[in-house]
Amino acid sequence: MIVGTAGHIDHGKTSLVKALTGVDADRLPEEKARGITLDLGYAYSPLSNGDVLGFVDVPGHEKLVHNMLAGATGIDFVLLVVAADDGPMPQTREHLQILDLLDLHAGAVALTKTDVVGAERTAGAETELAALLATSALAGAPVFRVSSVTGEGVEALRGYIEAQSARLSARSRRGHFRLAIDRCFSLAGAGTVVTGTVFSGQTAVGDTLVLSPPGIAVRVRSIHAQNRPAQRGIAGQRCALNVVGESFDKSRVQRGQWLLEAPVHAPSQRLDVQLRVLASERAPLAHWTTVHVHLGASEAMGRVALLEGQELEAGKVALAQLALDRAIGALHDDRFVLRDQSATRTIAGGSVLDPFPPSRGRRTPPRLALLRAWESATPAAGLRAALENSPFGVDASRFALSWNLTDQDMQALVRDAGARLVTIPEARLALSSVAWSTLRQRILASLAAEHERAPDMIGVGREHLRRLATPGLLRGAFDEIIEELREQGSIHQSGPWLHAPHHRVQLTPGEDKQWAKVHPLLELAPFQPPRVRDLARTLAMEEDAMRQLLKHVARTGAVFPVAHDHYFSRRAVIALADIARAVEREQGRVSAAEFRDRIGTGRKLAIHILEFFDRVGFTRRVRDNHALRQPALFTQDEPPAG
Ligand SMILES: Nc1nc2c(ncn2[C@@H]2O[C@H](COP(=O)(O)OP(=O)(O)OP(=O)(O)O)[C@@H](O)[C@H]2O)c(=O)[nH]1
Ligand SMILES: [Mg+2]
Repeated sequence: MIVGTAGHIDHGKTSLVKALTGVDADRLPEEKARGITLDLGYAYSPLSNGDVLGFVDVPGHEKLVHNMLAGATGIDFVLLVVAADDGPMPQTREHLQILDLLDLHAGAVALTKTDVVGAERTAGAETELAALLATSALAGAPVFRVSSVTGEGVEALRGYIEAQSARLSARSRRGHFRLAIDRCFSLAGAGTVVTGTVFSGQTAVGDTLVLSPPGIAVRVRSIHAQNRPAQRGIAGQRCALNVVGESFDKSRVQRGQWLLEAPVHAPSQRLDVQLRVLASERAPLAHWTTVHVHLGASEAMGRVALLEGQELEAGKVALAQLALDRAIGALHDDRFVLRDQSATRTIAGGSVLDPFPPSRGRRTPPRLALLRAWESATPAAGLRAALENSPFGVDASRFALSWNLTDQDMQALVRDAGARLVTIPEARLALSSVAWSTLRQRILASLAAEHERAPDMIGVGREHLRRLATPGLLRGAFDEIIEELREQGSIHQSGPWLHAPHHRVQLTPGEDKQWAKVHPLLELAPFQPPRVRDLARTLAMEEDAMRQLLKHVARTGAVFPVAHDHYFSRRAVIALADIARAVEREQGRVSAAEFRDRIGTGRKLAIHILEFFDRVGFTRRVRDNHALRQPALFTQDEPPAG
């Protein structure tokens, strides 16, 4: 367990930690000279059961609240220190407010310096204190009268803390390793040592971690956990990690950064949050107020964008977005505290709901509903809410990152939610079964509507259908649904066209007769068939009539317009596609020169054919070559159309 002190300057925090542990946490020469704490101090105290209590001693000075915040963020148990001669003072109140905003409610109160005041004053201070505590984060916490000078009451307090340490359940080790860095120093013979509190997960000697930001890889050479050499550091411990890395040195480390497992390295500049303004604020918090943001051990400047309304009254809670002036590491459920622009006052705080908000639509009703659902959700409930809210699927990789879930946890969550996980190049998408069948229906309905609108067209191009039916769906997921519909026979494909199984384009009897004459001419030299003008001349037809005829035949899928006024038979196109497939298989790509050699035509025509293949999505241009994009197009076993 980690105990953190809190309280007004000079009330005896450091003295009490020393009385409890024997360690003077004021380690800086300036602290010793001035008799005040300037930065965080640390002390450890072994327990009889083998565990070690960690103490983080914070400064009480009003100008050093930022340091107090960096220390308070990682603690489990608060030791609020109030001097009996003074009673509660401004930073007693401010620290209590901060503890409340950080959701820290376990603790004890020490009324110090009882040796220098009479019983009456002590009782008076106690009464004042009781009134303050009643509505604070430490409501119900016991108060111990102590003196760090005489030692009076210290043993009772120590006994209570030890008992609580045994009672408080250990923090879950779920998720990836995250350590909030609060200190870094060089150790002769060892190198760089980084210390902080482990927020989640665990690490072991030999692991590779990331300093985040800026994203520098380091290796863990050795570990001290709760001040003792260890093989592992786990959630809830204070750890000192001796780390090395190729592009790493001590100058890169600052308080506020994180040491993380690589999957959770994703600094963000905008955070969607649940925000509560302190009841003690005199005025409402206005939209776009400039604030200091404290999260983990970090501090950044930022602005508060209110997502609901133009201002937030004192004591009220609402959804907001923090727009930071630099990216920091933050994940769902991280607590934060806001102080005013000049850093003289704590004004608000809350918890992160989504560290990766969408760039558009941040105030839409569905978005706000989702954020509200995430305010008190378990990962399972959070995913369910996201699935219900996302007709085009949830980015599963991002959800796992945001909620600090391992790959395994995420897959189990998707499974338990009865959703489908679609892995495509752009992302991993989780789609609820409702979303999946809705998307299928929308695709089929759009296709039917298109057939109705244009009965003389053989079908709809794939990308066109995606835009018509499911414009927000990633292409890879759309392809997967189309594949399923094709396998089930609900959709057929002819060349690049998708169509309903029974949809046919009919030629008129007159066209049929003319086509019967044209077709053999196209097959004479299938890779270089005659153009519209030559066909017209050969059959003594008007050029325009021939053009019209072939346009109609193309809609049945029996010919394809490879170039302007140049139609190839379906058989020829399939044979050409086979050649392209063979070339790619052998050479990994299709070059115009190789393709021309194989089909035995001129270079210009070969290029026309490859450009046609690009256009319909069979291939894709990759610099000077072509690569297969939908290799299943133009295959023999396609259902013939027309
Ligand atoms: N008589 C008496 N003096 C105390 C007691 N506790 C602390 N003091 C004295 O009060 C002064 C301040 O004590 P610290 O422990 O440094 O106070 P602090 O709360 O750590 O102060 P900051 O860290 O600067 O906020 C020192 O001179 C201590 O010797 C106590 O129980 N009795
Ligand atoms: Mg001190």
